[in-house]
Amino acid sequence: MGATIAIATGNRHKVEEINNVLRGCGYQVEPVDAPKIEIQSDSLVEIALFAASTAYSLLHRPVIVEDSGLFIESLNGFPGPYSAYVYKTIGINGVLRLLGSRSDRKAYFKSVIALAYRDGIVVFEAEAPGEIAREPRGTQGFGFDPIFVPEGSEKTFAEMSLEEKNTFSHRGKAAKKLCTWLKEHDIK
Ligand code: ITT
Repeated sequence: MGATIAIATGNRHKVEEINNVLRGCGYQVEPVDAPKIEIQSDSLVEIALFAASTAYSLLHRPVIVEDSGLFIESLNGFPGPYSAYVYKTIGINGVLRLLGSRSDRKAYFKSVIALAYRDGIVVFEAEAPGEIAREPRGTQGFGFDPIFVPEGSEKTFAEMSLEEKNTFSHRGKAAKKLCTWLKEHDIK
């Protein structure tokens, strides 16, 4: 087992997905009892930076937070930074209803990972382009996975194993960037 970095999150799926990538560079993340304090903002980067810096000032050890969202192009990027709230309120079926029979179903997921450590905060961003399916398919993953089909696949994220999802996903790609950075830096 390699070095462990704290992660402030209430979402165990994020932990599993990030760990699946970090294993490859000798690290793992471990959920800690620090709150992910979320400001309201249209920018995932601002949300992640604030949450990482407050978590670091409570923990005094390297800590990451991940903030993500689903951006639907024909809805001008909705629900974006409000994805967790929209998932909890109108859910997958509510989003499908908003899209109706529209043929433009382009969307992307975005992930921002912020790592706060002694020398400051670094941010890793990645997107996964794709489309919103016409009906939910699959049982794996979480959130909007049953209705998101990434570019280059016919399957929804919820029809993929965690490993396969990571090869296409915003979070998998952001975690790979973090992995590359960790290989080149000594964090305290
Ligand atoms: P923490 O804030 O505690 O980390 P969370 O689930 O609330 O967990 P976010 O605030 O970053 O996380 O909200 C992101 C939401 O966007 C999430 O709840 C899902 O609804 C959606 N989402 C993000 N990435 C996703 C993915 O890989 N698959 C499906 N839905 C995703």
